[in-house]
Amino acid sequence: MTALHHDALRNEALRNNWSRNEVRALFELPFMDLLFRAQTVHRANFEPNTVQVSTLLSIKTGACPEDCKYCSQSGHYDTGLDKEKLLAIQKVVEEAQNAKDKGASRFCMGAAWRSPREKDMPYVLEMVKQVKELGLETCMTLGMLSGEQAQQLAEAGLDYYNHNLDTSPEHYGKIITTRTYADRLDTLGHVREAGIKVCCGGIVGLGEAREDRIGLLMQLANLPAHPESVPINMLVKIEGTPLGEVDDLDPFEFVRTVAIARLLMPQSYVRLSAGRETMNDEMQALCFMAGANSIFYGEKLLTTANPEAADDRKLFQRLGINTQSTQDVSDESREEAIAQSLRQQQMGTLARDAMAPRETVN
Ligand code: SAM
Ligand code: DTB
Ligand code: SF4
Repeated sequence: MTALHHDALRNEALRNNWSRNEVRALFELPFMDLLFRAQTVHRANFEPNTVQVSTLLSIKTGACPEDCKYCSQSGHYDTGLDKEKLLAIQKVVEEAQNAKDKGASRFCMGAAWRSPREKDMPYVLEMVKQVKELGLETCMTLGMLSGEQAQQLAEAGLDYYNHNLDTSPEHYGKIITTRTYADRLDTLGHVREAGIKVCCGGIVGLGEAREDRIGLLMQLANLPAHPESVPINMLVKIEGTPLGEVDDLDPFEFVRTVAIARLLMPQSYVRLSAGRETMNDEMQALCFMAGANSIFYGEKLLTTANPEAADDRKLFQRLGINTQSTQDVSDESREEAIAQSLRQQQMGTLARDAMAPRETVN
């Protein structure tokens, strides 16, 4: 593909007016056609063999007042989880340093809160500052935020805030009753307004219909601005929760969801998130082919297992995948790669001109 074609695809307008029929039509494409399209759009927007890696840490675990039917940490279900109070700042910084030493570029701190209490804020703000000083990008997911809390986090230097829509508005009431879809959209608005990058995605495999996966992706892609990061989680079934024994989702339907997230939000990082522990290497490779370019890296998600870091490194090596150091560097290098191929094209024209017989040059 020439640099100009590349640029044309890359600059194809970012849309936030996707219709249900359009998104449904993408789901109905033959699998290979969908993957080819997603990979083409992916290549026009990103380094094709580069994956961003984030490491998660649960900074406050369990006893959550919310009733999310998938979650090990909800106080509404008996999941046998060991609860833990807010971790000491020093402990969080040590874990962040470990994550950095293992190659993570972003450290994501999650708390099982409905929303942070005022007395928690000084601690989380300090965590952001100290983790950032290690040279890591910072991300937090603490539940609902007020405008003021988002502003405080922004001032502390928080790079990303994760707050998922989880599922379609239509299915939402079957999964969570203690906070509304509108509450979530309000928090996302506060985060955006404060200038923090948005990490927002959802879960599939909750027993939802395809129409709900369509509805979730439409909501994400039709936000006023696309989230910079879009985690697509496959449900990790937790014993003791109402969704502990739900039927498995067809793995190809999961790959389709990733591919369509890539097509609808071409410049967002699409993260192959929870659920990798039950995916084989081939399935993960298909997700990368579909345009996933970020993962959670490290043995643990928040409370459940994730693949061993060494296994992920081996997989990346087998697939020729590089990890990205920080997103800012990559944004620059993406710009540079495009500028370079334009320069090369220009040089090619000059070289052809230079080699042409004299009379045709004049
Ligand atoms: N308590 C905060 C909140 O919900 O806003 C932050 C942490 S919460 C665990 C972050 C997200 O992780 C959820 O919104 C959900 O999308 C995902 N998640 C939680 N439990 C999961 C599970 N068992 N399987 C897959 N994804 C899960
Ligand atoms: C997201 O979308 N997935 C992560 C992160 N954001 C916070 C959490 C996954 C949690 C999986 C279940 C667990 O380990 O408790
Ligand atoms: Fe609490 Fe978040 Fe789990 Fe919901 S997903 S129960 S809000 S920790």
